[in-house]
Amino acid sequence: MNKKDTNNSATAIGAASPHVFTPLPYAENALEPIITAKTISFHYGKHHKGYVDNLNKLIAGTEYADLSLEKIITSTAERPERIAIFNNAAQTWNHTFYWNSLTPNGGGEPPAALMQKIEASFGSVDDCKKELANAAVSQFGSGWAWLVLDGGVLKVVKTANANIPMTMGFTPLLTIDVWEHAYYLDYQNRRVDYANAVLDELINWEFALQNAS
Ligand code: MN3
Repeated sequence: MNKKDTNNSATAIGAASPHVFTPLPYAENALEPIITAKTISFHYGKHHKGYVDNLNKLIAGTEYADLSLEKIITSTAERPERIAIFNNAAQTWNHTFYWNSLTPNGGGEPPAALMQKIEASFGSVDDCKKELANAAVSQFGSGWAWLVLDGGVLKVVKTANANIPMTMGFTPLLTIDVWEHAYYLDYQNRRVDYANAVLDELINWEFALQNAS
């Protein structure tokens, strides 16, 4: 971390700009053996940080400089001339959301209130997990698999690159990053094994329930 970065993060808490490189909600090795500390150190420390740094550089001195992250995302979506700002803003948001979608003691049974919604929308937790794994595996190239709320109904959607359900009118409940940088060091080309391991061992149903409430 260089001197400029240190200054940025020291003054950034709570401010719209510069945007904050949010702390990981657990230690880098907390998701082992499903996701190794080596993967997290690159994914969080290099990729996620890169999006935040790029965003702050891109918006400095522009009309976006004082906007919240969400406002930047919604006001640059579908605007080809703003694609770089959109991509870095959305990836900043997506990564913070992804870290919170995982937890060291995740997987297992969702809390009762979420279980009810899952059974109403998918039939069973296993069917919901199958749809999420299928979305993760079938996303061609880089992207994200999401559990979202659409009106009162839960759905699984996938998005390409930086795209984000909030611009599609959905409320995101949890996500799985399926960019190769999320799993390649640990799983190489076996995206399906990564997706299933995350769903079985790490997925944070409590976080999904908070977002659904
Ligand atoms: Mn990523």
